[in-house]
Amino acid sequence: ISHWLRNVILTELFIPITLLIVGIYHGLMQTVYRAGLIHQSSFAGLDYYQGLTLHGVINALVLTTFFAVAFGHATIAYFLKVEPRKQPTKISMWLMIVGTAMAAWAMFAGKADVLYTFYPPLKAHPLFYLGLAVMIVGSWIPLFDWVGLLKGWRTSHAGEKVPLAVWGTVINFIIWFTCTLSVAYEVLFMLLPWSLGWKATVNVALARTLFWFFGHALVYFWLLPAYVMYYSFLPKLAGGKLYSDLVGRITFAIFLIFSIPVGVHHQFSDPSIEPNTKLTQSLLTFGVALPSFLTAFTMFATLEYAGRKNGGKGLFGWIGRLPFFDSSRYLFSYFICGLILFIFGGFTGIVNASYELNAVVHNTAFLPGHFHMTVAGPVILAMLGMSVYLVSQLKGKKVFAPALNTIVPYLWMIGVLIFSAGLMWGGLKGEPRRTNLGLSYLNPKSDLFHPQWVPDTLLTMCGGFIMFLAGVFFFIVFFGTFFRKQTQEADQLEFPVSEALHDERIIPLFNDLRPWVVLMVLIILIAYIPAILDVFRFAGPGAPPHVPNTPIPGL
Ligand code: HAS
Ligand code: HEM
Repeated sequence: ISHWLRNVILTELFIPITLLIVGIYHGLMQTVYRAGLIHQSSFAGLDYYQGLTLHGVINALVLTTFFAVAFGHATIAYFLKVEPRKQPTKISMWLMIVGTAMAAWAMFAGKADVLYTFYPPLKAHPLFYLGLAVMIVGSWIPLFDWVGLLKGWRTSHAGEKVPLAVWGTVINFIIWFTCTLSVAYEVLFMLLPWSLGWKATVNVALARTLFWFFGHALVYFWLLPAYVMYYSFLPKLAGGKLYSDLVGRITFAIFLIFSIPVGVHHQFSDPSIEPNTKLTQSLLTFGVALPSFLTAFTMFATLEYAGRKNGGKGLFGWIGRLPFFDSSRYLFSYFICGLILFIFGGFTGIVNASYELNAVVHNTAFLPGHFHMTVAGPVILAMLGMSVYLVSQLKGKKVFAPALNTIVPYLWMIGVLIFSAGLMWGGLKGEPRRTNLGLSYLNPKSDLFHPQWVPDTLLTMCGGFIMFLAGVFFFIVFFGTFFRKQTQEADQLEFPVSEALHDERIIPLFNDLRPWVVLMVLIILIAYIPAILDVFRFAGPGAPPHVPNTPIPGL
């Protein structure tokens, strides 16, 4: 690929992975505070909530967005054999970098301790909001280029199926563009003027609803690049073929229609939305779990086919024939560990989505237990593995410490399983999330001391330490590869593309995105018009004043 495009991709990987060092450090520190080893509100000059904001924003917003754009460029360029336009691609990259720098300044300066959900009445410095908006606008630009390229490709390849990876990538960015419209509105027209002092207050319930219109689709924006890799590369890496190409297309199409109209499942406890709306979106949430069930069955079938082709016999013998520890196929290790974690991440998601059960787990430590087995599971592992892969190919360098690279995902997976088990155990005993437990509940000197939370917070900390160690090993591999001597030809891009075992004939509905986009808009309107009407009807008095040093708004 062109040298300039390779530089864009490498920059979009290098910056967020460097920031991830800060993100992961804060992850470890949170487990240490929560286990009651630190009884202070800050450590090394950084406050708990400042650290938690840096952790959520860097890991979950910045890294994921940069990666999705970088990997999107690589996927489009590779599969369509055409490249995006230079100028818009560079503008997009610079907007993302400048936006991130603005938000990072506000967070490091302690002027944006608002967590990655930035709910009012928590208030941040205007540059935090502006920075996030600029980063998001930067990430929109590639979609328009890619859609143009896809149109051109379809004309010159009439009668051919759109490559599955391109189908998934474009769908992902349509979801992203649509869902970010609401958060762009929230940030630019509500929070920014409020933070600048131009508006006295904001409609808190509306702000939260606009956030979650974006917020749950966001998690699928994180997940879909991993799914593109599972469907397109995993079968070949395993030594077999994708069980069914059509199932892959159906999977991505269902994500397109159901990813957005489910955001209210984050607001089951929100008094400003009526139960009917909540129930509708609870049911739609089961719809969005469907493509992951399809993926689970397809991946099992795919892996079984590969294992048997590799010589595996018997009911389970094929499992042992998969290339778990083959350092030349390290991507397989990153993918399989992510899939194993997602079995637990998915099931806990179903628990959360079940309207009544949600009351048991909402705002408890069960939640970070759930989402570290999703976003810090399949998502981050696919992103980390692919980042090493892209750097090694585009810079023409061999992977540094290949054996270490192959064990990183296993160590991470073990860490996450222990960490999340601790959090879920605690959560089911009522332990809250987003709380510096070391100050009160896990401080024996406090009247609020909860000794029953000691074992689970210690377990969480052990898991967190293993994850941190895996993170350190990953940085050694990534930066070691990035900065070592070049030994192969650079600017190369080759993916391990899989064939399909059942390569069904072209079905026009699964080769054209337009009907799906129309359906998406319709379902969103049906699900969200009542929710928006509710939040205006039950708006409440607006945000109370934000006083950073007290946990109770308005005091
Ligand atoms: Fe979630 C809250 C429901 C998926 C992330 N979720 C969160 C939050 C985050 C998050 C970050 O309904 C917290 C937000 C906050 O800060 O408040 N989630 C779901 C449901 C799913 C789901 C139903 N979540 C995700 C994914 C995420 C993510 C994916 C990130 C990438 N989630 C909720 C709900 C809440 C929530 C409620 C709000 C709770 C509250 O009260 O606040 C589904 O999409 C899950 C479907 C998944 C499956 C699993 C399929 C399994 C597969 C693996 C197969 C394995 C193989 C391996 C083949 C059905 C595909 C074989 C191995 C061999 C060795 C052979
Ligand atoms: C929150 C630990 C890596 C995403 C948390 C919390 C802990 C934690 C303990 C909960 C804090 C609280 O609720 O008070 C860790 C450790 C990690 C790690 C030890 C690895 C060493 C990651 C990664 C991601 C991630 C890789 C995403 C890619 C999040 C998010 C939150 C969170 C989105 C929620 C923040 C909030 O509530 O505002 N993490 N984490 N974490 N983590 Fe991690």
